[in-house]
Amino acid sequence: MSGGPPPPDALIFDVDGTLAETEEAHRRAFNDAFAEAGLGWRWDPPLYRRLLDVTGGKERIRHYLDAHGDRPRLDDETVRRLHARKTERYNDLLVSGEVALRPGVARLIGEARAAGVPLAIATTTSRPNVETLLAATLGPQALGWFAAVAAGDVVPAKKPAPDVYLLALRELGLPPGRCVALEDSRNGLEAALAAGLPTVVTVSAYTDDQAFPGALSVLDHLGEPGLPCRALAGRAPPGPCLDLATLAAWLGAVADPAP
Ligand code: XBP
Ligand code: MG
Repeated sequence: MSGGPPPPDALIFDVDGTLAETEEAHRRAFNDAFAEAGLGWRWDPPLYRRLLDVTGGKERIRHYLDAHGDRPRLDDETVRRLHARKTERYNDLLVSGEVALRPGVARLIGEARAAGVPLAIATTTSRPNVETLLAATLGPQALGWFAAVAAGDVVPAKKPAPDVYLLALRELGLPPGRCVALEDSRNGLEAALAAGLPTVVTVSAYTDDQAFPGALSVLDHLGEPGLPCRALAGRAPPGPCLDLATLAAWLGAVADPAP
């Protein structure tokens, strides 16, 4: 990327819905854990779409129980154990190869690595889920490519609070203004923007009915040379892919808007 505007200081990736379409596997894992515990309920896709407004699996279970007064009261330890079993089932699904990276994710990660642009993760999901997804899709060494991995319960407030992005920025030792967050959900976009991060959204299967005000760009995916991305709102990449050169140009324009 010689000569043009400098690349981003770092790319900070959300996980669920951004790296991969993982929420169907999460939903199946929740339902498997509920069935094993004999709880008698299951989350179908329309209900799960609504429940995804609450980030964090344990918080989502508690929200569901509170919203359905006819459900048994489960104490925190029971919810924790139920969620731990769900995480085990989810990791089984990841290891079985059920989940692939979304278009352009491996390409953009490779571009960043080749250009020396630091990578980070900022996610609401539990840490084991991140490690297993990266290993299952990019290989056992992939976790080491990320200079910071901020995941799950390491912060007191989950998305849309900015905490997990602020933690990733602290671990990177970078200010937000020339980093880029990549997200799939309104909650994630709000968290990233609240942390001061320019943000690109790639809409996912469970967020295709959401609005993304404030995003640099809203795309159907990150694009591959043979699978061009499409801008749904905001800036459109000049080529078939969202690449480092495009992000560099957008950051330059945001930092130094034309007179
Ligand atoms: C998405 C979430 C997570 C997952 C489930 O995280 O909100 O709660 O739905 O994972 P993100 P857990 O988009 O920030 O990656 O059950 O481990 O929370
Ligand atoms: Mg997400």
